[in-house]
Amino acid sequence: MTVSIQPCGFADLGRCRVIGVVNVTPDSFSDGGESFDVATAIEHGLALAAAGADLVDVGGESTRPGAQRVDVAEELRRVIPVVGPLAAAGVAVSIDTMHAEVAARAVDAGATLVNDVSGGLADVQMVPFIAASGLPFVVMHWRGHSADMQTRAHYDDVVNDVCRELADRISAIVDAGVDINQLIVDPGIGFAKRADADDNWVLLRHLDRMIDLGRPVLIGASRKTFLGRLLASDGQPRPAALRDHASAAVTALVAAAGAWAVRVHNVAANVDAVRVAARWRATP
Ligand code: PMM
Repeated sequence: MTVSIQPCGFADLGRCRVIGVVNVTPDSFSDGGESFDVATAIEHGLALAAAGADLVDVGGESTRPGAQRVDVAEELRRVIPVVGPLAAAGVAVSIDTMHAEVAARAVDAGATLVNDVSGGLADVQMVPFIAASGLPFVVMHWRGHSADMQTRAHYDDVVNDVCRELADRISAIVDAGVDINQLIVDPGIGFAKRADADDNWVLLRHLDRMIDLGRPVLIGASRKTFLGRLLASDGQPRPAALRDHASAAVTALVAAAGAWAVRVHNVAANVDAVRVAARWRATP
C-alpha cells in the first residue's frame, strides 16, 4: 500500500476518499434545486453516505460562474438544518462555505471539515476560526468571486501560477497560526480557468506538481463544464447530469496519480473508480 500524507484527524485508507456533494441551493450548475428543501437535502446526504461517501459536503451558496453572493442569514437557514441531522446520523460532514460564521455554526452542528473555495480570502475571520478550531481546512485556488472570476483567468503558465499561489496561501495561513497538518489543497477546477487554453486539463494532467506542495490534494471536477465541452455533440455541451461516466474516468486518473479526495455528485460510480485506482497503485 502506498502511504500518503493525510490531514490531521484522517487515517490512511490506502485509497482516495470520495466526498459526496449536497448543494442546498436553487442555482448550482450541476444539480441546482435538486436538494433545495431541507428534507430532500438530508435524504440525499444519507443516500450519498449509504452509497459509500467518506464525507458529505454541504453547501448553501452556488459558486458557478456568474453566481451572486448569498448573505450569511440565508446561508445559515439553508445549511444548518441539514448539517445537524446528517452529523447526528453518523455521517462525516464537511461544510462548503466562504463565511466564517457559517463554518463556525456548522461545526457546532457537527461538521468536521471546512471547505472554503476562497481558501480563506473571502472572509478575514475564516483563518482565525480555522486556527482556533484545529479542524482540517480545504484551501482552493481562487482569484475572486464567481460573479466576475472569469475576468481574472490570466496565466503565464497555469501549473506554475496555481502552484505558486497555493504555496503562498499555505504560508500565509500557517503564519496566521494554522497548523500545516490541517491544510488540504485544491487547484479549483473550473474557477477562473481558461477554456481556450485547456487550463483544467493541464492542471489535472500535472497533478504531481500539486502533490509536490506536500499537502493532500482534493479535486472537484465532477460534472463540470470542461467535461460537457469534451462530450459535446452537434456543438452542444453534454448536459451536467449526463457527465457522470466522464467524471468517474477523471476520478480514476487523479486517484491513480495520488489525489487525496474527489468531490463528486454520483458517489457510487466514483467509489468504484477509486477502488480501481487503489488496486492500480498497489500493483507493482
Ligand atoms: N466546486 C464547487 C463547489 N465547491 N469545493 C472544492 N473544494 N473544490 C471544487 O472544485 C468545488 C468546491 C462547484 O461545484 P458544484 O456546483 O457542483 O458544487
